[in-house]
Amino acid sequence: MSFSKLLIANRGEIAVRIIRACKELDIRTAAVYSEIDEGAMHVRLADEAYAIGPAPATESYLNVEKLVEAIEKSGAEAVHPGYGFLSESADFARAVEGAGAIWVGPSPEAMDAMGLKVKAKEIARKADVPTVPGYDGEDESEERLAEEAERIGYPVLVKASAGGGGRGMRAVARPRDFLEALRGAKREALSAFGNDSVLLEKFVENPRHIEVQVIGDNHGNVIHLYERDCSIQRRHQKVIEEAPSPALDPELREEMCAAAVRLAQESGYRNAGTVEFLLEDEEYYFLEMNTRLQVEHPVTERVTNLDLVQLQLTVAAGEPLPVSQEDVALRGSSIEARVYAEGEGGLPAGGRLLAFAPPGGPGIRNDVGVESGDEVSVHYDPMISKLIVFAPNREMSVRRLRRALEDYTILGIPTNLPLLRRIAEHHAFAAGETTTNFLEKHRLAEPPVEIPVPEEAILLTAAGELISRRTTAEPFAAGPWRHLGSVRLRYRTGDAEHRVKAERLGRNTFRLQLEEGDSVVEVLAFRDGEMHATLDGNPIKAGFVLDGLDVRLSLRGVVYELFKPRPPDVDDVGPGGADAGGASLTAPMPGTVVKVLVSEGDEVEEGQLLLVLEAMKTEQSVAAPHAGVVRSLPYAEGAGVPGGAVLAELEEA
Ligand code: MV4
Repeated sequence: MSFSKLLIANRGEIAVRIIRACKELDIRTAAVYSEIDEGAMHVRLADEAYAIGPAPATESYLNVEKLVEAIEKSGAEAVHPGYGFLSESADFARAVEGAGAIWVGPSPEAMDAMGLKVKAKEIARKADVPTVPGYDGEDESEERLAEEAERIGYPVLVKASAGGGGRGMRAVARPRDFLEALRGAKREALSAFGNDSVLLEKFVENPRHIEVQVIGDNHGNVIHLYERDCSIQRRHQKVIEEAPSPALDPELREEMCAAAVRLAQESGYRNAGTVEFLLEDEEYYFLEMNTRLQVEHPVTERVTNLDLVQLQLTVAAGEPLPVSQEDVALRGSSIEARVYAEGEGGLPAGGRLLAFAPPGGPGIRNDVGVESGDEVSVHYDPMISKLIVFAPNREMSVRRLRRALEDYTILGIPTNLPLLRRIAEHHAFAAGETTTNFLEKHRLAEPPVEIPVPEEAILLTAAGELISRRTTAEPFAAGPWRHLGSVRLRYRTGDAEHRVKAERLGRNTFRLQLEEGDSVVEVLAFRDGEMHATLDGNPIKAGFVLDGLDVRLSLRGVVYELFKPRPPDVDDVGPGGADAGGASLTAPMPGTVVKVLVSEGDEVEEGQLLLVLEAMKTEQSVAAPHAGVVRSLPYAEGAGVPGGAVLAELEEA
């Protein structure tokens, strides 16, 4: 490689993904970070890191001046912009080249040309690539546009020439609505892009969104890496993408991919890019070209067995493409699900990740930019990770996606995992009926009215709580439970109240009695916010964290919050006054021990303060739940502790 240090002008999972590619190529990495990202994963993984300003992106990740400073300070010889932020800014590309570094992307001229819809369509027509019938002439008088709309035939779509992501776009069903829609689109375009130029297109009512990945080098070679189907989206935000598209037969595939290559060649394109098409029945139309690496590139990597970031770096270094078109084989099926930190309504959510445990196993890839304990900020894109599954065929890929989504634990922040599961489980998805109106058509965008809490969730909550609020590492070897007894636990979820009577049968085994009957739960292990147990002998896994007195549990991808009445409502019949709801000697979440007030061997009284834990930016006192002798204190002052760690062991006096 002709460069040895790369600056990554981005954050989150894509910065992490690029850093990892560089490590494999012996390229040093320079990260950049805003004030709130100082401890973020991409900063932790990079060889060096440069502060570029306050949290708001406009003052940091979008600040060209600060980024150029970081390029100069680091001595980076190349810059990868990732996606989003400045990835499609020709001005930033010029600034990078002005600073003497290589821009890992297309030429600024190609970016400029493709950023203008009219120009891009012109290039497409020259390359003999079908475009949607429409009008993009210079005469934008209302009379002329109305005439052209009649000629095109209704329904028509008014699009802002400078637009993207659906802004400045209006569909018009009939002539008498035309002028109002036109004026509305122009107003929106002016405020969003500072330019009110529009064009008209025939409105393709229920298309699929198919995009072809291309990549070119500086030696005139352009190849395609087949297509992705990205039709499932909510409000212009993609949710699920896959490769190959279930809608293409081999002939149509070859035709569309060849069209994409012609378009790239016509524009003198180099590096990675994506040619977007609308597909309806067997008709396809060029929509626009994205001059960057895309979020959904991993599905292409899986079905072609190529590393797109490595290819980008190779061609950016001036080397020829190491693969020819004939070398690129399409194999298997890959599906990506984007995980967003958002509530059911789709509103971005921030906060502390109490547990983050993506699924594993064969054919699973997780592109992730966070881990347990990280703070997710509402300042940036709400996408926190991507789950990519891969299997020999689409049917197995869908099954794998379903399984993997069930095994995904995220607690502390609401996510779209329930939406992803609804999509994956739907028969129309399994049938490959993916069109841009998929979510509305199947009413999947709205959450179900209210999910009742399943009995299993209550049982696992009770068992998890009984174990993790115990006072010693070997929970039931000592303490009040050595005399068999029973405790009653009570939880609230919404308006419902759940009562559990618990009886200890063995070390980590309980008979739990609900109104509906009783079950035996054995807790096998706790790790990374996940609880492994058997329920009446059947293995089951759940995400589990104690959040103060409350419990958050995720089961098969759905998160339940169970609240405990305060003060803890526990009536114990055993001697010693067990207090299953009282102070915990395990860390409810990752944190730091800020104070230790006792020493090993000390005799302590019930309620005596033992240590202070700082977690989620608040201090939590940890007190003795009963009188006894401090047997061990595994963590000293200042030590970081993982969630669930035993902070002290207390032997009954
Ligand atoms: C269209 C269209 C139907 N007909 N153009 C949406 C964002 C912008 N990039 C182009 N978009 C569309 N253009 C014509 N002539 C439908 C869409 C569209 C869409 C396209 C791709 C993926 C999702 C979409 C969701 C709604 C509308």
